[in-house]
Amino acid sequence: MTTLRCVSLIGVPTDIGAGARGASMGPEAMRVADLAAALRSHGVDVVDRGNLSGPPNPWLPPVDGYRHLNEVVAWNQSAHDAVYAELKAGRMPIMLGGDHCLGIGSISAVAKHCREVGKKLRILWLDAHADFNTSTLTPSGNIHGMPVACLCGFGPQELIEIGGQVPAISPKWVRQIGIRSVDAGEKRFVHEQDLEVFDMRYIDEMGMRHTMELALATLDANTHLHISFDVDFLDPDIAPGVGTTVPGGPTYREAHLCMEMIANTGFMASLDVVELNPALDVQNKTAKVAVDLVESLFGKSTLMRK
Ligand code: Z70
Ligand code: MN
Ligand code: MN
Ligand code: MN
Repeated sequence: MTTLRCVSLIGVPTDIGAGARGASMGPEAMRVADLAAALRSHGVDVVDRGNLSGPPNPWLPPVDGYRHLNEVVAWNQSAHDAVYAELKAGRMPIMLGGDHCLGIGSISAVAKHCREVGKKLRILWLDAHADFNTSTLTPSGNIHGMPVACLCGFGPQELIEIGGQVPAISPKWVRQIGIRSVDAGEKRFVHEQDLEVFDMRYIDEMGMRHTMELALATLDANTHLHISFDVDFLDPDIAPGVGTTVPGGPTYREAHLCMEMIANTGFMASLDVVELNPALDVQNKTAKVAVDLVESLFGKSTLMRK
C-alpha cells in the first residue's frame, strides 16, 4: 500500500454551483462524523487545514448559461491554490465539499502537479451524473453539472484556464462510475468526446468487481490517481443527504468494494468528497457513510487482506 499516508483536509464550504442550498455545511458535517479520527485510526497523519473562504451564494438565475460564474471562479481559484500547495508539500489533499464545481479547481491543480513531476494522471469520477454540460447544453445553468467539461476545455475561459493549461485534462484520463442521470444534449456530448462511462446498467450486468477491474486497468507505478467522489453516487437509501437523489445507485457493499479496490492499487494521491448536503440529511447518516467509505479508501477492510 503506497497511498500517501500524510493527508490534509481542506474544507470548501460552498453551494454556489448547486441547484439546492446546503452543501456549504458539508465540511463541518464530515468533521462532526469524525473523519480525522477515523483516518488516524488507520495510521494516517492528518492535518485539518480548516475551511477556505470565498463569496457567499447570491442565489441568482443563469446569465449566458451560467449561474454565479464569478463566485464559482473565486472559489475554484482558492481550491486550486490550496490543493496545489498540499501536493507541492508532498501531502495528499482531501477536499471536503461543497458542491462539485470545486472539482475544476482541485483537478486543475492535480493536473498541473502531474505535468511538473512527470506523472500520468487518472481520474475516477464516482457520481450519479456525468457533470459534462456546457452553457448551451445545461438545463439549469448550475456549474456543478459542468466540471468534467470545463476540465476538458469546454467552458468559460476564466474557469478552464485556472490550472494554467487548456485543456487541463484529456477525456481519455477519466473513468466515470455509477452514472444514471444524464441530460439529452449532455449524453450526445459524452459520446462525441468518447468519455469512458461505466453506468449503472453496466454495473448491474457486469458487477462492481469487473467494473473496477476495467476502470483501474491502465494504472502503473507512475500514476497519480485522483478520486472525485460525489456522494450522490450512492443509492439514496444509504445516502439521502444530497441535493439531488437519483434512485438506483450502488449499495453499501458495492460502494465499499469500489473503495477497497481503489485502496488496493495504492495509487490514490488526491480526493474530493463533494455534494454532501446536511440540510437534507437524516441525523448525519450520509456524512457517516461518507466517512466510512473514505476509511475503505485508506485500506480499512473487514479482514486482513492485501
Ligand atoms: C443536471 C444539470 C447535477 C447534481 C450534478 C444535474 C447536474 N445534469 N446535479 N450534481 N446533484 O443541471 O446539469
Ligand atoms: Mn457531481
Ligand atoms: Mn453534483
Ligand atoms: Mn452528482
